[in-house]
Amino acid sequence: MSAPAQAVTPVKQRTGAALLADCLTAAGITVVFGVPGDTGVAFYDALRDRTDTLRHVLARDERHAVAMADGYARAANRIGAVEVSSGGGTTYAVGGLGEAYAAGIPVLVVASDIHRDSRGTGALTEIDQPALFAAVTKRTYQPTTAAEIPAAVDDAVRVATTGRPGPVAVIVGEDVLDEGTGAEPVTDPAGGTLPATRPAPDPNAVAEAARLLAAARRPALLAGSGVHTSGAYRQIAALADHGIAVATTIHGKGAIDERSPWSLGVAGNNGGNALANGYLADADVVLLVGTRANATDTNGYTTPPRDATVIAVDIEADLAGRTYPDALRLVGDAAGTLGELAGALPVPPGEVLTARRTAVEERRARREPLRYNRSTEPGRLAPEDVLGRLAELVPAGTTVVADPGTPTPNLAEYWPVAAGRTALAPRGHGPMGYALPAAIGVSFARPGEPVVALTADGSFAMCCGELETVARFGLPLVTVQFTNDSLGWIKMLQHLYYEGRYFGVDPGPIDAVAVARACGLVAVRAHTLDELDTAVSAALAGRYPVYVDVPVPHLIDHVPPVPAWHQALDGDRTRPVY
Ligand SMILES: Cc1ncc(C[n+]2csc(CCOP(=O)(O)OP(=O)(O)O)c2C)c(N)n1
Ligand SMILES: [Mg+2]
Repeated sequence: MSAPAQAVTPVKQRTGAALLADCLTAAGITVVFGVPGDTGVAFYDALRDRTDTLRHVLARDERHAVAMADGYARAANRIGAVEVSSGGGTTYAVGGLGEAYAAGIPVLVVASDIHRDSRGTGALTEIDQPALFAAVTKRTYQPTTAAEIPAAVDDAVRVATTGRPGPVAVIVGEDVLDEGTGAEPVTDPAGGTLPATRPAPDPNAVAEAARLLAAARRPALLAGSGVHTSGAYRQIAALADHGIAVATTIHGKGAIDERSPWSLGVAGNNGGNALANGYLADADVVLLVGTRANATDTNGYTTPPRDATVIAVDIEADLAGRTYPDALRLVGDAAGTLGELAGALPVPPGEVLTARRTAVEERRARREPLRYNRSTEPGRLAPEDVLGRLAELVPAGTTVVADPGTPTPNLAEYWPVAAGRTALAPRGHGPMGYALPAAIGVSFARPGEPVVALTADGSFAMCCGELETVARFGLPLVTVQFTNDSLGWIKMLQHLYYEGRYFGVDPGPIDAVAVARACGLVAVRAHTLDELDTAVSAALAGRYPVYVDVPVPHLIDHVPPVPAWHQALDGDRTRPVY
């Protein structure tokens, strides 16, 4: 006689792929950028059923899918998500992740991988993904069963958003995506927001920093992107009210309202201005906040000089003061640390404040227009004039994303911003072709708002496939391309430091207007500011994307605000070390 059949309560099963998608939702992720591949088909099947909660944005290249997630993260101040598949997808994604890693941007990469039975067989798309991602992520995860997916995603999101943010990768094999499981996601809707934690600094270090600042004659502050991550705008403004003039790096642009009398603008050697650089060079006590303070940010450690008294605030102990070894280190969240510092610092007497303020104003008044700007060729517009006109056209507070080359120093110098993260430039690695896809990401973070992308002819060639993405989603992007018919930045270096021995910097032309039109966009070439105005105004009014190609003078003829280049033209031909 056989035993009576027992009633079995069926366990609710879902596939690893469905669980993975639900884990993203449980982590508060609502958009995932990506490109499909063979190993990720199960994940796409799960996404297809979840479009109400998890929006998929199909990119045309994994590098750009990552740049979209990166731009989204910078604009939303929360983790951006991207999915790619094994082989070409993962290797292309690395190109986007380098920037996010170097710039400290939280990006969650979901990478599908080959079936475990195929490992080591030379299977199509096989690559050692943890090794591949090692240099461009804070950590990688490889759940070996579907039940391990929730903990992996939960931990990955926490690691990406804790301390200095950065990318993380969750690698899931096809077999794990297909496996049934009763495991549940870990729900943490606030999990992906920045900063995940706000560590407090050592009170003794705060007291010592307050003592140094109180004794300073000419104190200054250099703010980096950590201020944006922390949202420390109020605390920066409070320190400025104590008579501390505030400069920013390009990543930190918007740490202070640039119309403030205490704002010095952007410092450094890529769009850095003479006021900010000069003030930092002469300051006796300098507070570095959430910045790498690398050689580009500090003009080779001269702004501030290494012998100034430096106080370095960073959320990571090993980053605080890394490039200023004698710095007093304050390890903690920027908002909390600066708040405590402002509380511990007496406001200087009125006459001291006035004198310091006057000193900033006088230096500002003495600011001269850049030399070596002799744009005369008709039909070519000066980039600063283009930005000036654009600022009149787009609503105040519009986010602008700049590519390397002509766009970056011009954005730094000629696009004044209020407090907030509205001027984005990829200064981690400075990858060409970043601006357009990142602006797409910004557009998903700030839906309905116009977004400006500033690109250049070389960058255009690296990202133009994404023009179709812009058209497909009808995003209100104003893209302006500065065309000088060369890889101008590098040509300029050859001009200044290699006696004009140009090599490999003059590719043939591409008609960007024709390409943009072929991708479904309204596109024009503007030889005058009025032509630019007409095209942009119509697009803004009609809320449709527009592509404007603007011929500009060569960097050699119209030298952008790059301090070392002006020094070189003044006779100092030593190439700075970065
Ligand atoms: C992916 C990538 N490759 C190479 C470089 C090095 N690089 C920096 S600027 C530049 C030239 C960019 O040309 P273009 O986009 O036309 O801008 P321009 O300098 O002419 O304004 C190059 C090649 C880079 N930043 N990114
Ligand atoms: Mg160019």
